Amino acid sequence: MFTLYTARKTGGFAPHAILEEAGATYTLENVDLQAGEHLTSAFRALNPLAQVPVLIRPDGALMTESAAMVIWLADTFPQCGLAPRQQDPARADYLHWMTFMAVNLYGAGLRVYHANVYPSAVKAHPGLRDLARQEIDSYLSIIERRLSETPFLAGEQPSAADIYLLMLASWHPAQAELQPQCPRISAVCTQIRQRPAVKHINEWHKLW
Ligand SMILES: N[C@@H](CCC(=O)N[C@@H](CS)C(=O)NCC(=O)O)C(=O)O
Repeated sequence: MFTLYTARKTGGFAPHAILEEAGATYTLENVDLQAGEHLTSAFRALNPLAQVPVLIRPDGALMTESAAMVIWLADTFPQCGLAPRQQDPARADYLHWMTFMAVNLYGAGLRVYHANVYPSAVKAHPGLRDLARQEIDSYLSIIERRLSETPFLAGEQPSAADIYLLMLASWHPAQAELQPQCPRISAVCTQIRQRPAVKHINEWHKLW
């Protein structure tokens, strides 16, 4: 049994989706970020960074970092067909785009939505949020260019990287602008939203 500490609309969406795609047995622990449950010493014992998601594996071992969870879960449950295998040339692209999104897109999203975590930086640089929004747009345009070469991030087949992209694109501060600016990303997101497992977990997250 897996336990995923998460909160609605957060980075817990993608590992939750892979657990569901895999048909794994799991429970969710809803961490109330508004009430500051992630700041308690009990939660910090799970993740010293006081962030969700946190995944407890069936052997009791603990993982943080959503991208690592997604990669590990998709490899652990190969039957869900969401991770190119090591021998597949698409594997390198898959890892490239997972890391690109985790480092760049997720990071900039945090600077837009969780800027409260850096109060002194926001005070010193009031334009920090706007800069982060520009960063998001430039990262999305790089992903959009990639999707002019192949239908999905890792190549011909959908992968866990497209689920990760759906999560991050759904956080875009101006959803109405996303479709005209990034039609290929929007098309991938539309397809991924229709996957039964993704639809199912979104009843909880209400990401869209
Ligand atoms: N690099 C981490 C980032 C996790 C993260 O920043 N989570 C946010 C929610 S999306 C959070 O828990 N923020 C707590 C806060 O705002 O104080 C990951 O990918 O798991």
